[in-house]
Amino acid sequence: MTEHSNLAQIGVVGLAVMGSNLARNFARKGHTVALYNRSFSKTQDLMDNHGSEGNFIPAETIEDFVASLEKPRRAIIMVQAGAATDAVINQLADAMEEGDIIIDGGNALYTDTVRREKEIAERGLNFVGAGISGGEEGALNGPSIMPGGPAKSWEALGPLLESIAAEVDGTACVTHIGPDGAGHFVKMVHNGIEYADMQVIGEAYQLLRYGAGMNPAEIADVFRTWNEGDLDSYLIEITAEVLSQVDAETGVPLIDLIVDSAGQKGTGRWTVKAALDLGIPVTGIGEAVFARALSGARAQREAAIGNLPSGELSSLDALGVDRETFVEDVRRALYASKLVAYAQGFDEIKAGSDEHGWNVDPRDLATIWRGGCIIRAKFLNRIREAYDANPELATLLLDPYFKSELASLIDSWRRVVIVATQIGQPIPVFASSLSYYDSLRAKRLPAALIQGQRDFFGAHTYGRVDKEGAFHTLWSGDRTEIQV
Ligand code: NBP
Repeated sequence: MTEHSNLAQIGVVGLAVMGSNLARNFARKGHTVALYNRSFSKTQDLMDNHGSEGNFIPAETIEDFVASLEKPRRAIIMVQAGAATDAVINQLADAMEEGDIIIDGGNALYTDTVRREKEIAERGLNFVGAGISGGEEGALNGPSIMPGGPAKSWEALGPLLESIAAEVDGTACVTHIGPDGAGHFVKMVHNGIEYADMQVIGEAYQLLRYGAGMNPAEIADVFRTWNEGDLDSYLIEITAEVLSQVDAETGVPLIDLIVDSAGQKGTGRWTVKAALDLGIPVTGIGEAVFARALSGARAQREAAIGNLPSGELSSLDALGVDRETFVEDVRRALYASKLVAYAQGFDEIKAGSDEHGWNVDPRDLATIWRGGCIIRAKFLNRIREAYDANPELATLLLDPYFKSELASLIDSWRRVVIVATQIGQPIPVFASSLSYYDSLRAKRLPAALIQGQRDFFGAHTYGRVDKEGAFHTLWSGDRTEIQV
């Protein structure tokens, strides 16, 4: 092993786009950064192109890399999630010593993180699964970071991460989320919320484009205006940019040339799977994941386009809906549906935290998501205030501020769902979020009937509103009721 007099405070393993940008961010903040990548060419590229941005110690072997780190050694892994991450963790663990810290900054599944932390702890090392949001731009200029792992690792890691994280109102967008998989769980739900947020923006676009008949440039202007109000956020801002883009080759708005099948890497799906296991209805995120899947079902769509009866469709004109009023109604429907998706995401985080004993504080998330990450938005200040006022809120929707917002959104929201249905435009998240909302506030749900059916065919029993206990009706007998 090579001995270095000038040791690095932090090391980065995996120098593809995320890792190299993160390494540059650390170096620009004055830290000496050790570098290692499986194929040395990426390390060399980083040194050639950005070596002058700070102090780097490039290594060709993992052993040299580890030797170049000051103790306790801190190494962030930014490689492909899954088997590659396990391989690198093992290589590092073999070369490291007790008390050193391995940080996985990739998009790991939180259950993998829980497993890895246990395995690494058994070897006397510390393992921190840290969700990092903000894409490549965030990694370079300030991401939002969600580290889990042991609290004692945070002491050694916190100041370093704070130095590279995004900052909002003087507060770094990073904090210790909780033990073992808490950081990656929270990052997963963050991504799920991102899916829903993108989908509600997409639904608004769909209605303005194919309902109100506006062109992409006009809609871009609408989004720019919206970005000055309650919806002020990174995703609304970039939506206006995307819609303004004109293809240089054809002169056509780029949006019309992009294939309308959305990709996904899995974090949205993981969020829904985890929610199903926890029994938490994340309908907004679920519909957003399904909407992407449906968009990708090319063969089915091609078979169905123009081939399924639409029924009698109307138009805004025929319905007497004024375009300006409709645009404002759509803004409000978007806002209300987004609020539901966030409320559901926070419910899932609470349920995950309770299940695993993580003690995640929702106020921390609302704080660190205000900058650096893809869902950064002014709106998160309101969420922070809601949980500040009442950390035990049954649902975000019941916070007095959001309740008063919903009072001014609800009529528009209902109108949009009705009009969209009449004009035949799909709005899976707008509509399902409204049903979720109406379900929450309904005095009686048809679950009573479902319990009756379950008791009928499977003797599953039911509770009664007027008595304690479990009951069964002798459906195939004399239909008297027995208490069980
Ligand atoms: P990729 O996910 O494309 O991974 C490429 C890196 O993994 C390269 O450095 C590659 O080394 C290394 N690698 C692989 Br592949 N297999 C390896 C193995 N068996 N042993 C050692 N190294 C191996 O990189 P990325 O897009 O920079 O993302 C890094 C992580 O950050 C991922 O977990 C990703 O999910 C997460 N993330 C990405 C974004 C984003 O916007 N891209 C945002 C947030 C989080 P090589 O050069 O030798 O092939």
